[in-house]
Amino acid sequence: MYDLHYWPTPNGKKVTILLEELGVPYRVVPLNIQRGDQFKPDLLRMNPNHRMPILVDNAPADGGAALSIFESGAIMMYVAEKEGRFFPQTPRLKAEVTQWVIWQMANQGPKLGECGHFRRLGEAQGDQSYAVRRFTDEANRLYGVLNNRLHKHRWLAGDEYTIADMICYPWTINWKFQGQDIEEFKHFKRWHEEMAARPAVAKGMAVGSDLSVDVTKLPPEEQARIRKLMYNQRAIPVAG
Ligand SMILES: N[C@@H](CCC(=O)N[C@@H](CS)C(=O)NCC(=O)O)C(=O)O
Repeated sequence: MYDLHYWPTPNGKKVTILLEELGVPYRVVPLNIQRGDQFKPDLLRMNPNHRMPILVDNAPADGGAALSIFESGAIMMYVAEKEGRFFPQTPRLKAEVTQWVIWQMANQGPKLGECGHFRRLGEAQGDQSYAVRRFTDEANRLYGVLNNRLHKHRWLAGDEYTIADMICYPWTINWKFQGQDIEEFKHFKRWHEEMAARPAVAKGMAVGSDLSVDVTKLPPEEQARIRKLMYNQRAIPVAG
């Protein structure tokens, strides 16, 4: 049984898609990032980067103590390799999948994250036009990378549906808010539709929808508290 410390955001949904595709039992443990759960000592011990998702495997293959793992890409590779599906282990195919998983973690996730951040921030926080242009252009470049890859290949790693597809999908459902026009990327659009039609993808994307809160509907003081918690983080000194 896996425990998934989770909040319904794109990085969390990558993992729920995989767990749903595998059909393995798992327990969702809500980790409310707007309340600051990520800074609780128990969770910091599991993820020193104070972020979610975190996965705990209560029955690791070596029969030892429960194993906890952070970073969604590492989680996906660990689970898929352990379960023996969606992450082929022959060297060529493994390299194909790994490069797209790392591409997502190093490029698509961070840049689309900043794109959403600056587009959401609004003029009340000062002139954001440079940052909005910079990250909207980056988003456009990254959708182009996916589109070009999917021009020649049905799936990101080639002929086979893998964790590379699952990890990239959740960040793309907000293409409109990211300032993009899906019609510009017809191969990406074909893939996106195919992904959306998979029952396990729909199920994984819906996990925790009862947890999410529309921050814009909260009282202004509550919105300011969440903004400070999420947007003004600095180093946490260790004791001693
Ligand atoms: N590279 C990390 C990113 C994780 C991440 O940024 N998670 C966000 C939610 S999508 C989070 O926990 N944010 C809490 C915070 O910003 O304090 C991963 O893929 O696991």
